[in-house]
Amino acid sequence: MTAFTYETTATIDAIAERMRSARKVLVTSHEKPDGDAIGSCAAVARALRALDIETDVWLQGAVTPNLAALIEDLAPHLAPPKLPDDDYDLCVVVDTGAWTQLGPLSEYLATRRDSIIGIDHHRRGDDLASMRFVDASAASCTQVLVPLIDALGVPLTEGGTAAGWFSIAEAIMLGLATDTGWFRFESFDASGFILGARLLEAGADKNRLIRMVEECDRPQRILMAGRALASARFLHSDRCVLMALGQDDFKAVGARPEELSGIVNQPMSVAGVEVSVLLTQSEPGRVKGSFRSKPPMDPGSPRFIDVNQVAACFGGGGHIHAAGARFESTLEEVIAELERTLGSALQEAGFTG
Ligand SMILES: [Mn+2]
Repeated sequence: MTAFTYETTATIDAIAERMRSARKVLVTSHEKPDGDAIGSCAAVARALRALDIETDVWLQGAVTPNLAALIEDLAPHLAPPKLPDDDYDLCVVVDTGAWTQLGPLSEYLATRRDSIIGIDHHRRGDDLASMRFVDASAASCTQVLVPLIDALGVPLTEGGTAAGWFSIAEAIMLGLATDTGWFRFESFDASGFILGARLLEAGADKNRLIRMVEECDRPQRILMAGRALASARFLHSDRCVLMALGQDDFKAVGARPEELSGIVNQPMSVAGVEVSVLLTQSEPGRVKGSFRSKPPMDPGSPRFIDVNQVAACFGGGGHIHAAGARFESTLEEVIAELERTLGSALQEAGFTG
């Protein structure tokens, strides 16, 4: 038996053709959808609806209110409490290909492999779709969707509300922006800049997007950021930062776990820091870890930490410079274990002394 490899199995044209012939389509993404998941769902749904193909968006897990507001007009279904009925003849799964990320919908999707299209930019995933297009070099899943939407013949200016807001171009930009730290990460290369220019020319309102996505936190978020930063421990010659938020912090501030995204990036502003980790424990016995690392100073140098590999040590994963994992132990145990794992990862990458 050969090991499964998570890679493309169908061309963009074949996927576009399959989509065109669909009667009623379900579009979904990973649990607790982020900007790329929401942007990808919105882009696919708007493109298919533009072709008069009945399309529903299904989201699962907590959706932050700012992202939910962007796609209010698409009237997404939430699973749970609802679960889809049987009348979808095509399911499109975007920005993930992993069963573990598909939450309550995994049971529904598990019996429908032949009618699932997967579109993704992650390195790892499962064999859940019969037609799959994976481009791990793409900065966002929305970037992977652009040639598909072009193949469908739908203009990027399509969609949006009566106010002319949140078109396909803006949905694509949402994913591209949020998955690249607003056009900063290594993954945002020349093709990203070219796409960004195309999106602006298609009328994407970047300033409005920033205000809607980045500037609408609740005060609780910045209070949690303060606690996270106060907890920061600099390890391994200050190359590694470990931050932890416990149940006490959640209780004291009244913050929700889903409003902490991005806090893990803040220690990256410190010179010499190669990897940053934020551990959060919002319920007993369950710790969530977010990992970030910097690309090497010199292109091609092996001196960087692959946090996808670090997270994989604990059954998690993601990207080279951004990943996550879950731990079923106490915060203290996770901290001790990570300290060792990160120490050996730094050593293996050639950071010594
Ligand atoms: Mn993504």
